[in-house]
Amino acid sequence: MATRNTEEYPVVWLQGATCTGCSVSVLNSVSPTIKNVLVDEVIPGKHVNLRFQATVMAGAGELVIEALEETWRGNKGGYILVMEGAIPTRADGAYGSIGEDKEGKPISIASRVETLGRDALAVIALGTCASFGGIPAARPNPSQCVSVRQLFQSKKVPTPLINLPGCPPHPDWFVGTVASLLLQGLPKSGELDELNRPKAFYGQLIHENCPRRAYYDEQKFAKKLSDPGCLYELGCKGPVTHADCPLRMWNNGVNWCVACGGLCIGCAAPGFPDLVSPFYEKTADITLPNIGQRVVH
Ligand code: FSX
Ligand code: SF4
Ligand code: SF4
Repeated sequence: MATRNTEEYPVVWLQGATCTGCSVSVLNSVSPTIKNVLVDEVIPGKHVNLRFQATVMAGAGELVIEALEETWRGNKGGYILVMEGAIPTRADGAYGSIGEDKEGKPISIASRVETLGRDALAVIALGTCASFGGIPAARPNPSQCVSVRQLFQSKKVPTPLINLPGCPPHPDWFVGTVASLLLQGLPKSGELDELNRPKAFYGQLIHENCPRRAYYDEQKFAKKLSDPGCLYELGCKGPVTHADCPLRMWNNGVNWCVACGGLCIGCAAPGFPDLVSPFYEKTADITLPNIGQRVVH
């Protein structure tokens, strides 16, 4: 339990264009449990103080917007911003807002992410939508959704950014990243790849660690999903998707997409879903990159 000597790390968690699957996934964290993360000291002496999270907070309306703004005003340079979902930019951000200003005018998601992002210690883009645009930014992208990185580049926001793609992301990727921020501070040079992803979780391709890899090497391809064999001919995107799902597995280590007889649809890949569609067709123009070698970024 947090005590008076505990160091508090305020966290503001915003949601943009999202299905809220990222929140649900992180709530399923098992070790530590989400209760441990939010109520206890996740790292001895350090406590995550979640000040704003629309899915789980009890409050609503003006009160919670005040809490959000107080956190920002009172902790400049000291809070962590978690962004879930993409950011609609069309029509001055009219397609999504979080609270209102004093005159009752909606404050756009884009403007919130820019303001809160600029003054944060670090920003975690949680999920493929926040990291790369994801489903809300898929063609024809009617609300002109962008990723956090795209927004930061266009608005020249220099705050350190960590991308945790996955639709949804694995709870360990989030909890591990937060724990590392609390323990060691901002990521050191070389810990993130060129897409701002922690190499600890995204340093290898699904295909490099896949238990069906021997079938691939022997060119034994499944003809339908329930067959043994490599699922490449059926559309598996493991050869172009970086994540540690085969090693970590999902649902507290119970199973994962390929092992349960499905295939990897590339949910953590940049360009998901457009560039990895159709999910269940062999992607003809995949050039298999450096299979079997560690990816050097
Ligand atoms: Fe959903 Fe998150 Fe996908 Fe996106 O996940 S699980 S659409 S990554 O923003 O809530
Ligand atoms: Fe595994 Fe998919 Fe690679 Fe086949 S193509 S080895 S199923 S990751
Ligand atoms: Fe996403 Fe592929 Fe991992 Fe499944 S195996 S969770 S589709 S990255």
